[in-house]
Amino acid sequence: MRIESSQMRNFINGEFVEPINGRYLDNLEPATGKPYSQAADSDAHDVDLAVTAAEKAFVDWSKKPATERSRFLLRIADLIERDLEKFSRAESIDTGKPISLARSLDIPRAVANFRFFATAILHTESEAHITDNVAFNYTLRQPRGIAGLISPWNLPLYLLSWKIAPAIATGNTAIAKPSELTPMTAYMLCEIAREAGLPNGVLNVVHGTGPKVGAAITAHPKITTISFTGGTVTGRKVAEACAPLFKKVSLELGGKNPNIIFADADFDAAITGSVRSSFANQGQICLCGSRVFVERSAYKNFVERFIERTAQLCLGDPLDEKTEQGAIVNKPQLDKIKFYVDLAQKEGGKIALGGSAPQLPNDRCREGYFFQPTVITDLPVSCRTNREEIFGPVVTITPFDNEEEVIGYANDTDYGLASSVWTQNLNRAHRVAEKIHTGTVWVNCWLLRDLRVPFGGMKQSGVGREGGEEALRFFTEPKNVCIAR
Ligand code: TXE
Repeated sequence: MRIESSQMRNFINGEFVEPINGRYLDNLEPATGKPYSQAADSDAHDVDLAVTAAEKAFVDWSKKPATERSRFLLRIADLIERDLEKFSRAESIDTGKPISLARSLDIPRAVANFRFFATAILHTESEAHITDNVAFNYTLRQPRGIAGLISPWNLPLYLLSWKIAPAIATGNTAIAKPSELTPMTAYMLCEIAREAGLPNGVLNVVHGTGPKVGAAITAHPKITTISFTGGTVTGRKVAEACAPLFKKVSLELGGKNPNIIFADADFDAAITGSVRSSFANQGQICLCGSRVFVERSAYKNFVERFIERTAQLCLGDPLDEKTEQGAIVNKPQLDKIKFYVDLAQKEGGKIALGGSAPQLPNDRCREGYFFQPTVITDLPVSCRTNREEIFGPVVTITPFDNEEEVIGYANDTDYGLASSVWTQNLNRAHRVAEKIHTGTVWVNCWLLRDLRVPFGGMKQSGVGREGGEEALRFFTEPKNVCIAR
């Protein structure tokens, strides 16, 4: 399939079908600011079609042995891996991320997600409880029915596969809605699902906007489980829509993650890790460490070396192999970044590096959405720039004097998704990890993922945990069977 100028139709009941209203949305390429393809601009009627297909498919799919479901997911993983280059190029064009990042992170992780859940369902444990000599209890974990899976634009295939794989592995059928900003790899995944022979209606993808298609999914009474990843504002709307219908909901939302460097850290590792956690995917990862705190005795040295290393990042055309900083996903996001850089200066911050939207020399990207990796110092800890999610290549660096002070800084936010701590003092690592209010604490690392561990945020970073056993349990209904002796 040629991705340029393609018209992405919905994938319902194993077929690519036009949206009922016949309407399409332009799909822009962030690096050029110009449309390069179109996606269906669907609405609730298309969601109804998908529900009919998913409901019909559930009857057989939920009865299939886990070993059979596992084989379909393994086949999907193999086919994505076979087409790694095609998927990487598409993901780079669609999101603006460097093709090297799509090839090393996004697509391999999508393959890993399908493989992980394909095998995890073969080894699930169940519980039995003997009630004295009165009764024998065992727990059945059964698929819940149709799962509604709504994903964002920053890691499109990675985050969508992280929902589709456990949902269908556990015997549910799925209706997925990728972000209207980056629909391409979800569309390509449907071609893979069909080639893998996934039975019709097990996976359905309905393209379109949040207010029309996303809201129709969260409002549909037959879609009983919702897994959402996106912004906190939208997450609140999803929760409000699901509450009256008593749906089971998992929300993976925004973050404003602290990255703490103690003076005893391995400095080379801390600098390398902090540049990566600050600017990977142009800072458009909910796990990015956008608030850097450095112990005062090491602060000056860290700032100098961090700026020196950041200034070397190659900003350019996402399709250029040398590029390390690609484009911002769209103009509204670029304007949001500019707004916060201006706000930071009004709040007393100093732009130590970057701070503006460069115009790229090459003609192809002249109208694209780019922003320099930006470092801001001298801000008050609890100013808006340090509390609100910017979701771009912008970090603040602040000194601290002791453990208690920096833990207070780290927790002074409405978010609680992830954090990093750089120290070679193991006791301190355990102490600090225990006191930081985030769902994940990385020590001397960042974005090191073991799919078996729970993943998710506290406070306004979300509700529920995905990953590993948690994900399999999220998509199943536990039933207690109690047999009197
Ligand atoms: O997210 P949205 P966006 C943050 C980041 C970003 C902000 C907005 O700060 O600036 O969220 O980004 C669908 N009912 N994150 O606009 O709006 C929408 O179509 C149901 C953090 O991408 O949350 C898309 O498919 N669905 C996040 C998905 O929700 C609705 C990653 C996400 O869109 C809907 C991305 C509705 N009413 C952004 N409205 C993370 N945690 O990684 C929209 N959608």
